[in-house]
Formats: sequence, structure tokens, C-alpha cells
Amino acid sequence: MRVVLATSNAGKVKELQEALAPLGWELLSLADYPVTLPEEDAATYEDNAALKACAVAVHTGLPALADDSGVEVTALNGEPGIFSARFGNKNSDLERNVYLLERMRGVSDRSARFIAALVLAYPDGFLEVYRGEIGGRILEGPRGLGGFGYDPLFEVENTGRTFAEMSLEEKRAVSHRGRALQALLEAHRNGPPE
Ligand code: ITT
Repeated sequence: MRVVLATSNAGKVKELQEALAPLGWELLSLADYPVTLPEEDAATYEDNAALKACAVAVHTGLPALADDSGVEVTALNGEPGIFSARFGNKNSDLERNVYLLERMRGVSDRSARFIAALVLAYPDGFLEVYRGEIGGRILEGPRGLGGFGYDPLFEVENTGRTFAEMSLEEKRAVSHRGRALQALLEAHRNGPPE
């Protein structure tokens, strides 16, 4: 099956390519099909992922896989959540991380969770929806050089390590996106679900 990865985030592309390899799909990207992703103005991760996947499926005539994700910080009442890409109106991962650290200065409850929704949209309108979550805590400073986004600030529960200190495979085994991908892989074990 030919599938377009409906994301402009290079970190997500790497993780999706690595995890989906066992399915043997031909994975295309927005570099192959320059589609402008729609504004993510829905109220849930799933609906935002569906907006992106459907736009790309309609434009390309191919199944499209989108990911909408975010980090929810307990002490910030779940912020930034679905607004993680625009947190503090900052335009880069580095600026958002600095902003998150500022918002968390002096805060003792550092607990947080990452959430990912994956939507695989087919041109005929059929949708597959998967979700994954993982708990952890926001550190007081960055650790690790891998990953993307908030990875250096998020220490994964029961591991003592941040996502940025993990290889792609290690992150997949425990992450929100890895868990959603695992559900997708299981659903496709015997070909596309009916
Ligand atoms: P696309 O919409 O093009 O897929 P995006 O980066 O805008 O890319 P989202 O709207 O889903 O993606 O925003 C998610 C935000 O949360 C964004 O700032 C990411 O860097 C961050 N994020 C998502 N997954 C992450 C992960 O696994 N590790 C660290 N940060 C992550």
C-alpha cells in the first residue's frame, strides 16, 4: 500500500518510518506531495489528526497518515495539550522548551503525560483512529541530544531517562506515538482492517 505521511514535522516522519517498516508500505511524504496542512482548530487530538489526514488523502488520492500529539502538564491544568505546537506563541522547539521551563520554575508537581492520536484516512472517507499515552515528569533542565520537541525535558516514568536519551527503537517501545503505532500494527497484521 502507498501511504502519505501527512506531517510537516521531521521528527515524527523519522519515528513513523521506523515503526511502520514491518508493514512494507511505500511511505511518501509531503516532500512528494506538497500539500498545505489545514489549520488545526478542532477540540481533540483525534479530530485534529483527522483534519490533516483527510486533507492529504483528498489532495493526493492516496491513504494518508497524520499524527496529532501534545504534552499535558498537571500543574498547568493540562497545558499546552492540543496547543503544544503553539505553546506561548513560540516558533521553535527551543523557544517552547525555554518557555515551558519558565512556566514550571519553582513548581514542585512536575508530572505530565504525552498523548498521540494517529488517523489513517482513505480517499473514500474511511478512517482508522489510534491513540497512545505515556506518563512522566518535566525536568528542571534539558537532558539528552536525540528526539525532537519537548523530548529533552520529559523524563519517562519508570525509566529515569528522557526521550532525548533514547534511541528511536527505545522511544518507540515506551512512547505515546509508539503505543498508538503498536495498535495500528496489530490492526494491520493481516492486511488493512475491513
Ligand atoms: P504536524 O502538525 O505537521 O504533524 P506539528 O509539530 O505541528 O507537526 P502537532 O500539531 O501534533 O505537530 O504538535 C505537537 C507538538 O508537540 C509539537 O510542538 C511537537 O514538537 C510536540 N511533540 C509531539 N510529539 C512529541 C514527542 O514525541 N516528543 C517531543 N515533543 C513532541
